[in-house]
Amino acid sequence: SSISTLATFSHSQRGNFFQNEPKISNQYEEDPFLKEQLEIDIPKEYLKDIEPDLHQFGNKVATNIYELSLECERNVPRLESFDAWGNRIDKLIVCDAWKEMKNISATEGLIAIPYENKFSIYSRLYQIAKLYLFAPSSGLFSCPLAMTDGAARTIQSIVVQSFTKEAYERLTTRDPLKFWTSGQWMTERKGGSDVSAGTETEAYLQSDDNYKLYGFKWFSSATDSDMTVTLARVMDENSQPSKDLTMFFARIRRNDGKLNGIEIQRLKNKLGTRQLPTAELLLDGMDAFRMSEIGKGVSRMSSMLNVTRIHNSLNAIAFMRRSINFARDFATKRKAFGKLIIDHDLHCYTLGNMEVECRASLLTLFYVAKLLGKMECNQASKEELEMLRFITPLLKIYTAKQSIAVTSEGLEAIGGQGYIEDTGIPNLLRDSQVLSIWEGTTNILSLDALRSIKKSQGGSLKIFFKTIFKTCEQAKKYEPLKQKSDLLIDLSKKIIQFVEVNENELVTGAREFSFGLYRLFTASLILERCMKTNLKDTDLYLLEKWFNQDMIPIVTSSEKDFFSTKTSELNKKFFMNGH
Ligand code: UCC
Ligand code: FAD
Repeated sequence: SSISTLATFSHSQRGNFFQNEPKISNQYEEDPFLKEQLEIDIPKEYLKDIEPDLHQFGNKVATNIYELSLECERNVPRLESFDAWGNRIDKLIVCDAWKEMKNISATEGLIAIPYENKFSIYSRLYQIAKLYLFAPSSGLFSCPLAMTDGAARTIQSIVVQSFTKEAYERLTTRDPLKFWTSGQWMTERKGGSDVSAGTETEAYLQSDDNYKLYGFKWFSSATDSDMTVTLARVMDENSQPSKDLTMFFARIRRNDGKLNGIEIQRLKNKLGTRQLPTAELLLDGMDAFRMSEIGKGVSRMSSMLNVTRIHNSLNAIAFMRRSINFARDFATKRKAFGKLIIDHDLHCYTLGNMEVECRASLLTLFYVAKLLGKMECNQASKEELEMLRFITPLLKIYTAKQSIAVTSEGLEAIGGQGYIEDTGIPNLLRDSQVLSIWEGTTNILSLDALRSIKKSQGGSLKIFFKTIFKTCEQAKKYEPLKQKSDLLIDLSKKIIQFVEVNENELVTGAREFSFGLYRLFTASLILERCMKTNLKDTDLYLLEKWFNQDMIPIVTSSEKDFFSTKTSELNKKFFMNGH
């Protein structure tokens, strides 16, 4: 026969080897660590009803919902500003898969669960576990859901008026025909961190609590939402703006379906979160209702932010989990140097390090979720409320940064294919990158942790260490945990001493300080888990690995003078380098 029919490669034969692609299966069943932790945290009488739901949903997020998310990534939103005749139409077009995500969110109760409160203080944890399964398959619909949850929580905490009553019912319903999502517009061109100084939007009183808003919102995620919560300066009779900001509620569209005094300037062209219609908006007489006392907007808005920041963290950890799940499956399919790559100890060690970050942070997320659940059922003590306030920004900043690192490693673990768009892997890294920016950057939330310490006059820090010491005292009784418990007590004392001596320098060191606190607290939760699982070998290994890092470099660094004013001056000279 001719050479062309014998050859392995020819125009009709592209070789015999095709790599089996990495796949995910039921995301609940694929996560024994999650299941075990739910068994620890939720009493059996509740878990028996919760578990079947997580099981069925774990399957959906690996199959049809996952397919929808890929569709959202392929079919990104677009804006038609004008019709053929030059009329301004501001038509925002989102794909059917994105719309379906909204229906799924309603029917699965992704917002409703904690508000229905069927499982007492565990309702919140149940919702967060379910959202954790959903997030990486949601096509970033998890973003509007975060804001929807924050809005529902905020409305719930204020005096109910007729407009907010309807909104609350719609935000928390399971009926897809009634379900609303919410936006959260804070950032303006002058600044998203320093919102108080950066907000130029003006609110003109019409009647009662009805206002018209004029301004420009620089970032609005999920512009297809039904309502929004936003900030503006109330104008007095002399058209002078108030010093402080006020919080407002507004519908996006009026009853006739037209935009409510809003022009969609353009959609942002973004590194990631491409599934999400993030826009710049001109508010040109938007009808809005006052939701806070005049000048108390930032403080009121913070209750919303504290919820959305927890969502940010759950997304971060969920992205890590998904990235690891892909990497694990691939490692059992891909061969190199004569064996499966999972059997190369170095590769398995690399994957193990990713797993450490994901498991450890899940413990802290669940700790926060339990506190939130208690707070919502009025069962949280004063100390627990302080802890919730204090740990939320620490959880947000640490998990966001780790999500970027872990999804990056996860991408590399798939090799060159990890970099290829239609494998569905790159978007995990791209989308993670935003998590440390929105809802407050790393620096801003490190400062927020300091704000919480200051506001409680040091109380939150005292309770924080008291909680750690309590766990360590219990853990010390177990021989395999004794050394780590002693070490944790020792490190905690070091940081307490550091705070006493360096109180004035904490601002420059806020980031390192916050990361250090997070590591210490998470260490105590791993100790707790070890006790609860009767010293399971893999949990002891997690403990060992977690301590195998420089826990509090801000204290242990040889550069003692690192954050002093003198060093700050040198640092500026060093960095600016004559510029
Ligand atoms: O990015 C955004 C949306 C993205 C999409 C949603 C994704 C969700 C996750 C989904 C994942 C897929 S929305 C924009 C987010 N923007 C921010 O987070 C702003 C970041 N900047 C800050 O957080 C700043 O620290 C500010 C704005 C709070 C600082 O403002 P001020 O005016 O300087 O703040 P003050 O004066 O320190 O605080 C004003 C009041 C005080 O209360 P009172 O008046 O009672 O003394 C503070 O104690 O607000 C209170 N406060 C808080 N209370 C401030 N922060 C908090 C807090 N975190 N908790 C409780
Ligand atoms: P700046 O405030 O200018 O900060 C720039 C840098 O300076 C940051 O690194 C910050 O950490 C640092 N910095 C600032 N102040 C200090 C300080 N005192 N000490 C130390 N460091 C400091 N906003 C909304 O309101 N609604 C939305 O729906 C929304 N969606 C978004 C979607 C996307 C995809 C993105 C990327 C952003 C979105 N944002 C949204 C905006 C986001 O919340 C802000 O970008 C963010 O809060 C930072 O504000 P900024 O961009 O003005 O940065």
